[in-house]
Amino acid sequence: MSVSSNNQSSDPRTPPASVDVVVVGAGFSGMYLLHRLRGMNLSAVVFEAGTDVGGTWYWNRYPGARVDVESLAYSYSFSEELEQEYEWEERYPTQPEILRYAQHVADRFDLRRDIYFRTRVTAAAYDEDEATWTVRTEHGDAVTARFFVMATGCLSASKLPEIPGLSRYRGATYHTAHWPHEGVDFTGMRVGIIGTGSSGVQSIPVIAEQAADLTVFQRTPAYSLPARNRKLRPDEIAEMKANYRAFRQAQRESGFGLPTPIPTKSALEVSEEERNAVYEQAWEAGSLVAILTAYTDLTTSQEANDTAKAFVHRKIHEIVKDPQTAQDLCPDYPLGTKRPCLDTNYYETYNRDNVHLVNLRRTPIVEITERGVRCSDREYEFDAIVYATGFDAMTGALTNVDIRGKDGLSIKEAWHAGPRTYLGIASAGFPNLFMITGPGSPSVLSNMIVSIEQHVDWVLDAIDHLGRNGLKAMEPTLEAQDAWVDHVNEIASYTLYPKANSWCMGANVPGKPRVFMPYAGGVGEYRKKCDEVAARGYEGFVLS
Ligand code: N01
Repeated sequence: MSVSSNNQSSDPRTPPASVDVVVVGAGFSGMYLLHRLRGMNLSAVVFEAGTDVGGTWYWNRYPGARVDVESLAYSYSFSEELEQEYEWEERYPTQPEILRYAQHVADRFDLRRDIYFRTRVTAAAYDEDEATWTVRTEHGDAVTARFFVMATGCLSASKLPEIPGLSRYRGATYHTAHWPHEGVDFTGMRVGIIGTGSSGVQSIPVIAEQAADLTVFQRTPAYSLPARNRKLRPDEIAEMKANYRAFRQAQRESGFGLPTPIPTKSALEVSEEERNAVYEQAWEAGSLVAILTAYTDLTTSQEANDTAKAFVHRKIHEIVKDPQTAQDLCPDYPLGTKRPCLDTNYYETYNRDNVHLVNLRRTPIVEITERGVRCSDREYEFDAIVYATGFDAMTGALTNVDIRGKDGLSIKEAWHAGPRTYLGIASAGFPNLFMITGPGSPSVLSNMIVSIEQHVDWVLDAIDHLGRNGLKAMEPTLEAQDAWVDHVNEIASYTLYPKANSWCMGANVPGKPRVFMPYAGGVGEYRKKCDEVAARGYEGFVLS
């Protein structure tokens, strides 16, 4: 498989043998952590597998890659100078624009000198007597630290599908999360793409414009809403910059880390005409959350959700000319229970003569052959296959490292029936290990940067608390953790989220326990709970 140009030699520097904090990952979490740690006069190293900062935005370079949260909201709030001086160009910036922002932050705060690039962490073990972690890298280095922070992101362990014959294929293959840095020219090629999540939905229209022929293999249709992307106007940038503090506060108190009007009505208490007018407005708004937050009960009532689902189905049928293709593109699960997508010309792309949709519910893939993809009814031949097949989400990046806590307990074993955390930040048996946006926190149900900043601030306050009180370690009690896991599950059970076979449920990884992993109670509520825990002397943790 062609992957990003990342297979260069290791970082020539040797990391220090001992620091206060080891951080894994130099995405938005790791960068902010490093900046704050320096401000606290704590020594730190960051290990990063890529050749530069940026995390998600370093790896996911597939054509059409963009964020689906608006740039002025999807940005750090910790530095007012940064907020004021940075100039975003587009409403929904492209991957290169976001990567440039990450690189600007790294330059501005001189972060790279403590980041060891091209360095994958392979193992970490806790020494109970010393209350230290020893973190090992693929290059054989070992660093000892009091604190160990996994800032590895929720969607970083990419996943190829479990389809027989994957290695037999003779053409070029690509995974959207490991796109070659130099780009790919599909001109004149017959291309097959497997997967129609956000990565597929964004890349399909762009690849379709280049390839001679594009065949899309769809197992589950996505709900996709038009992004209505555009250049930002100077007046809206100026307005945001003038009001940033109030906006940031509203983000922190909101449900998804995005201030949205709070709905007051049920979708079922208004007329069909009124409802459709509201949905139409939301469709035109170019927003991921506008439809879902239009009424109080769209995420909790099947009947209410059915009204929004019917609206989107109608839109798909209006846009896509071939009725069978339109029908195949209509999702049958509730809107919002798998992460919806924001697109540019996604449904319109199926009106092109060179684009074909294969509904895998009717004709499943049987195997990958030397020439292409064999479905139950026929073989398709390709010059290139693109896997837009997603990630071992939320837990993969954590369990891929051999993390051993007290008594040699491995995190993989501790989480064999699903992730178990307290607040999505820490896990019993693993003192002084912190996760940024871990399972059990709002994470992927939120504007990630808002949740990242909240976790980093909370974790560093906790570390500061230990230092000021002459304490060495903190670890959640099993009782507090069990109660939190129950609470996360209970909140999910009030919603429609568990109804879809989503990566949030672990459903895309065969054998992965079926548990709804993020905290669905909202960013604002969650923050209050975390703050209460801290205010009560880190209630639910044993400090020693
Ligand atoms: O991955 P996905 P993604 N045979 O897991 C299919 C964020 N993100 O990279 O649904 C056939 O969503 C799979 O089918 P199914 C965002 O949070 C954000 O697209 O499992 N098909 C699905 O269609 C997003 O949700 C942005 O039935 C197989 C697809 O592959 C998350 O990342 C952009 C298969 C995988 O979709 C993940 O998105 C990109 C098989 N064996 C990503 N295995 C933005 O900000 C899997 N599939 C816009």
